[in-house]
Amino acid sequence: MKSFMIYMFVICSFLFTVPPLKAAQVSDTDLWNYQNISSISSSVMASWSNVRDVFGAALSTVEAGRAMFTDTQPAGYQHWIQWTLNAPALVSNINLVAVHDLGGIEFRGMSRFILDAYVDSSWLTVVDYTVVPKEIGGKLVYGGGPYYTDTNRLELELSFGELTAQTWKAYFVQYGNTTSPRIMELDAFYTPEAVVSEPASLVLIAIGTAILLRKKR
Ligand SMILES: [Ca+2]
Repeated sequence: MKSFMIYMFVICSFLFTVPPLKAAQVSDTDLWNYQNISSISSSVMASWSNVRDVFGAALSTVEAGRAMFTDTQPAGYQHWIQWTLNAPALVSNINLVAVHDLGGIEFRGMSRFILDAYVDSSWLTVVDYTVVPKEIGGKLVYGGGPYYTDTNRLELELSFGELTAQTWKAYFVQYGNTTSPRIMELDAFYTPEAVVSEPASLVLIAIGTAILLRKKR
């Protein structure tokens, strides 16, 4: 039991000393920036928004650089964007940054983010992320991230291994009943080190090893 406790201490130390899950600042040079996109379509956008602002452009007439969908849909509606790149690209991780109004997540917030890739003539879901709001100051909020720390910001960096695709589709599920999600940026990268040494994976491996050791005793 003593060696097991020492082992758990080492693992707990690791848990609290690893850097936060990878995150990145919004990029204008990533694989999905608008210069690399040949065609793009979406569900109805707000009249003042341009969907290309999700991919590094600044064409929206209100809040340039951010994009919003139509405000005519109820909570749970899946707004979507589909885009085709100039050429297939190898992707290992994506970075999504979104921002809701200061009043809380029900105003321009999302409850879920889904990312599909078109591979071998069918759609493959590579990300299905449910937002878990935090309660801060009496409001439900995204909670902020390492680079975008305001509590109304969502900063979501996810690695999903290596995948080559030319056409992608993202779904943004509306949280509240009155306003659509506001998207700041969706970036994609190929980062080999993220594929092989994701800190969360290492933590899971360490915990798994500990459980095995415990079972052997
Ligand atoms: Ca970008």
